[in-house]
Amino acid sequence: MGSKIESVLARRIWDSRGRPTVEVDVRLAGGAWGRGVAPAGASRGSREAVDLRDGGPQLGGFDVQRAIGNVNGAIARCIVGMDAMDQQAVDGAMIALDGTSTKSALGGNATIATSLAVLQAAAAAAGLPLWRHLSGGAPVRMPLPEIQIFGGGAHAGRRVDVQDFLIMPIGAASFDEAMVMTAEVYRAAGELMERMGRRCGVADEGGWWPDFKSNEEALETLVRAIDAAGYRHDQVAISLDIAASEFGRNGRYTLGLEQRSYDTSDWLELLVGWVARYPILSVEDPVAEDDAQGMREFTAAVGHKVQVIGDDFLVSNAALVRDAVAAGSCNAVLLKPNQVGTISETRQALEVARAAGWGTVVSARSGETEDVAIVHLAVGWNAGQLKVGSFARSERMAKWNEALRVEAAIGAGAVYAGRKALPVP
Ligand code: 2PG
Ligand code: MG
Repeated sequence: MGSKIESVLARRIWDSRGRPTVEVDVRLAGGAWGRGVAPAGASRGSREAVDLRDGGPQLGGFDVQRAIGNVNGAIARCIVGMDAMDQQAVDGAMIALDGTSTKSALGGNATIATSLAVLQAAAAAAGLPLWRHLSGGAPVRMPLPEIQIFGGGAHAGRRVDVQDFLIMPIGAASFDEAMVMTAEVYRAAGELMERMGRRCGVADEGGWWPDFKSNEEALETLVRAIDAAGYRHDQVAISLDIAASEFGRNGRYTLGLEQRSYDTSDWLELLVGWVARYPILSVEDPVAEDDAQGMREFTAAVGHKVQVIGDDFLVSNAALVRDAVAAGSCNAVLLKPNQVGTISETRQALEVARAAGWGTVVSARSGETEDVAIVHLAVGWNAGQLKVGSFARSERMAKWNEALRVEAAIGAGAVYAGRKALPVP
């Protein structure tokens, strides 16, 4: 059998923050091979798969020798000889070998890099680009991208509290045009910052550094950038990732920048006010991961007109998505494969969300590499939406550029998901 796993080899490479990460090569009996890389988050949900780091004084404690040892040892012994075409069986074997609910024994970084490498090897053995291998011939759409214009929160030394100020080119006719619109808004935002004397480089994901006096000033400036670029708000809309777990807990939200503290209901009133006053069509993690009631209240208030995404709140976990569907906590899920630790589990979370009519957003992490697999997952799974940070720094641009290549490969029949990808009219 040509798709039998013959070898599994992990090594240390370096991510976009200059930190170590795990890369895995999987070779198959028939000669095909695939490579997977683990990304890394900075604003992490507490229920995420464990990102196994060595600790200690060297490299800030971020080294990954233990995770690499787990791949080259226990994981390799477990999956060598298995069929790479049976992703579920391979992932299931790693889940059983780990035996914990958060992959704390093997490390989610060890399992996701291996899982992705197996997937890539299977696609190579089938002689197909990854997106086509994943789609199995079913119709796909080019995703609506969410692109960060200003970075904040944990990605910008908490200069502002809100983490991502993003745009969504809902009115583009193609992914190619969506990138043109993005480039215009990104440039306009940079020029505005320059004119205000506040252009100070970029944050971790390439968005302009948020040198603002208040969180709302970032939002106002984003609207001005969209206007300056010449787009209407039915062409380019705003998406926010509040990442509220970073500054909220036990029903208290404390903004470092404004030095103000809110209870859940005052905090929600502020956010609902923003949604009313600005062209916002999507809000991620509006409240902290421990505030299930706040999520339900926000979704009840604006979920009929705004996409409400659970990220830290759902950590790409199918069981948590199922509970959230039943409770009406949100209407979309962010899918970050390393949050749950395998490709099969990420796919399950997507299927549960899709069956509920939710929006599904495949997402990169703030710590990334040149790996572009995430783009193929978004297209091949027909997720409809893709979030990979800003429009600068090559670990981000590699992914947007890969999407352009996929659109070109699909050719004249390519469909851009656009606004229809959102779970709201
Ligand atoms: C998020 C991600 C990507 P991180 O919160 O959605 O922006 O950030 O990878 O740091 O969790
Ligand atoms: Mg998030």
